[in-house]
Amino acid sequence: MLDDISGIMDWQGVDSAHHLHPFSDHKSLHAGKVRIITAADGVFLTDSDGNRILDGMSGLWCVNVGYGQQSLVDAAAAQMRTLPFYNTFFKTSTPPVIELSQRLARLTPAGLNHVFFACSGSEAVDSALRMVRVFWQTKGLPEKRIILGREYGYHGSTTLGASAGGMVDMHRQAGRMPDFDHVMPPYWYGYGGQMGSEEFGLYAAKQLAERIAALGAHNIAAFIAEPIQGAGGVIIPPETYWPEIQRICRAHDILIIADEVICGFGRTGHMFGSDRFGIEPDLMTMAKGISSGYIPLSAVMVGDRVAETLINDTGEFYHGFTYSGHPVACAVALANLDLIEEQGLVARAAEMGALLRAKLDEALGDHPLVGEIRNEGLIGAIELTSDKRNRAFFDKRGRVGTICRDFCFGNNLVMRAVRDSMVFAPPLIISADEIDEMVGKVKKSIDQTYDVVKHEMS
Ligand code: PXG
Repeated sequence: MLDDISGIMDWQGVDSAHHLHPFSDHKSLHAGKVRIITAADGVFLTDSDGNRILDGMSGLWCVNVGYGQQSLVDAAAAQMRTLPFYNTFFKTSTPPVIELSQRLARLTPAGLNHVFFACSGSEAVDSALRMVRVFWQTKGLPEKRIILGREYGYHGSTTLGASAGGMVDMHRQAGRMPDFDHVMPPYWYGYGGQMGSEEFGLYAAKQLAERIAALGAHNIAAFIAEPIQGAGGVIIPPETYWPEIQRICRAHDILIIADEVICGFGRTGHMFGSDRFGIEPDLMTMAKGISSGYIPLSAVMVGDRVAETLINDTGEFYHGFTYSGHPVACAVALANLDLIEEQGLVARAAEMGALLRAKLDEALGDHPLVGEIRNEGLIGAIELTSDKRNRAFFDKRGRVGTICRDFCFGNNLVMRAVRDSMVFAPPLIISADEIDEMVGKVKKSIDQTYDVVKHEMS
């Protein structure tokens, strides 16, 4: 197991022998070598070969404050010394969870004043979905059960979350629970055809109205959606979309769950994606940036209407996790929020997002392989196209994206490929120089990809 000469473990060999990775084809994973990340600082990762890698994905869309923030480490250590754990089940609470609850109620849009804690985005989504069903049951409308989501939506990997999400591969493999349904995403680049984006935004919203009419509003509990779809390929809705979606949901008394797991805590240049799009959600799920990934934590913000019913009329809500409101996680989240505020990282995300966009436009706007560059703050995507004029996709979606993703890796840049979209979400602390470095690496990787695929392009 241990390498005799260096005394260093054969990380790759042992990983492949014992570790089952999330969302991975293990046979192909084992055919290559996993990259072992050993340390990180700022926006850079270090791997076991000593490479310095620019992390264009903030870990997994989560390390908003960047790596190596001592104040988060200190907050965890101090809380671990004082009180490493106590539960919040049996008429008990702890100072960090109380403080964080108040802080989140103040930070989130008006009307969201109660918070339920969990450890992952999936658990937050699961909790929100159970809450909305219990809400309607309590109201005497138990038939209002259906959850509407969207194609390419991602709401986690528990059975309820995967059912709410619109990832067909997940449904195919593990099934989809009853009482879930999906509508089209506001993906203008892919589905807009000859429509302008504003017109398409209304068209996509209309698909929701039509689905509601088909299923019956009296059967529908909630519509769950990310303000900007992240894992589905950074789908940024046209300006017309969210106001119309809200109008439709309100008209049919369907609750809105804004899944802010990726958009929350500054990513879009606003504190929440809901702030950016004027969404007034009934519930809001959050994770990732709440603790910048330094420790697992998630939360559901519950709006007054739902909270009042749950508190006053439901009786016991039979739901909760051992680590709901974990004191160490809450202490880290408080330090994380301090840092976001002190360093003005929300405004910085807007500013650096604009800079990154300008540099990408300059470097890649005319590139034959680039169909669209889109972003909102520090979340964005570059669509790779086989025919720039017609926004055409390559055959066998995902193949060219994977080629480009591998070139990025080779150039010491982490970017994700979603189908043939290269998505990015660097830490909010990224500097102008680091943006230059990132754009240089993206350009190089896209040029290398172009060399491989140009013979297939029209
Ligand atoms: N909602 C949204 C909007 C998410 O993006 C979850 C819920 C689930 O969170 P947890 O913490 O349970 O993973 C997510 C997670 C990717 C990728 O490759 C995205 C996520 C997770 C893993 C991979 O884009 N998002």
